[in-house]
Amino acid sequence: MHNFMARRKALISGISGQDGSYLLELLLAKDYEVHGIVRRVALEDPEHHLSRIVDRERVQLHPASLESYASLHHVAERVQPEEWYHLAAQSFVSYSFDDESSTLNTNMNGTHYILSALKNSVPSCRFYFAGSSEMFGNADEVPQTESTRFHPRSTYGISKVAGFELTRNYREAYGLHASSGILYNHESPRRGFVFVTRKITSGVARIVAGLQKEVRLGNLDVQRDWGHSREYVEAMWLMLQQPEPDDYVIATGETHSVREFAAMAFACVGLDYRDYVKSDPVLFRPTEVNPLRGDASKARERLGWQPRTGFRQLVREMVEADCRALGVQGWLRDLPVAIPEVDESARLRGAAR
Ligand code: G4F
Repeated sequence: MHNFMARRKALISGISGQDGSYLLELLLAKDYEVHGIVRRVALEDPEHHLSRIVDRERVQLHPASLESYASLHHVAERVQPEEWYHLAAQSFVSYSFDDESSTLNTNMNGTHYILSALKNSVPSCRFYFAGSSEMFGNADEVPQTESTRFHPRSTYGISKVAGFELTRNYREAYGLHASSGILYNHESPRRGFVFVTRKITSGVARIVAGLQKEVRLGNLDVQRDWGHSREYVEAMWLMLQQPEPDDYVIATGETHSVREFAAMAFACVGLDYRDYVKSDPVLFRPTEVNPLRGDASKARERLGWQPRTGFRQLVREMVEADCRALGVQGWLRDLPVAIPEVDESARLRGAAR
């Protein structure tokens, strides 16, 4: 007996990143035929660029660039996807202060080119845009919802507002099933090393392995709403299964400071963060955002989505993975029962502030 049920076809731009790799696993588990867009250089050096993709033989990769409409249009024509998850971006906020032009070009034009290619060749394809809590920036309310006014504080945030508005406009003007997730920070052992959480957890592992003496960070008092990437990609999928496209805040509703993250990460190996963490003003951003805390009620009510991993488990999972990678898991303690008390005004011992 032949199975004539065609597999659903999804395409992920940004498949080699943290979220792309978890989304790939989710879609494969749901028996999708998955395609991914990567830069040509990634295909030439897969060990380096595609290390997060565990099931490389189960995904079809296509070279294309967010800077080239022609390359994206070509992939859309060829693959004819039913769902397109657009996760690719220059996603490091700090870097957007150093190179505004490339952040704007990649993030705004890339999103525009994909929407335009879909409108021209696969208008029935459902589209997901990776919006960000950075769009709220200097938000005038806490927690933020889908109707909170945007006030981005970086070129990255501005580029995401533009992508969000483009997505909404293609939905309203051309009837595309185009949705945006407004995702708050989401982390995992696959997080890139430049982001503060992974910088801390990899630093903890390297310190216990004797490879590093301290972790030099910027502003320790900024607060973020941190969830787990593996759960946030489930929300992306759910958005595209809805009869109508829409925008959703995806968050835990809980904020913690960078200082608390560091305190918790060092506690996982029985150390006091104040002995190892240095706050260096050189690493402060020219503009910071107000405390970001999302209200994901709409996602809970309409998508049935809610986060499962708490802050302590998230930190512990990341520290554990980094310690295992360096063979120093003997240092790991049981999950600390509480986040270590941090005195926000405490001067760090020996730290240059
Ligand atoms: O880990 P971060 O670099 O993430 P950020 O800027 O919040 O952005 C991440 O989350 C967004 C969702 O809200 C995404 F849209 C975006 O693509 C990215 O995934 O920094 C978090 C906070 C910042 O306030 C930063 O100033 O940590 C502070 N921080 C303090 N010291 C540091 C450091 N950040 C980094 N990267 N490195 C530091 O040494």
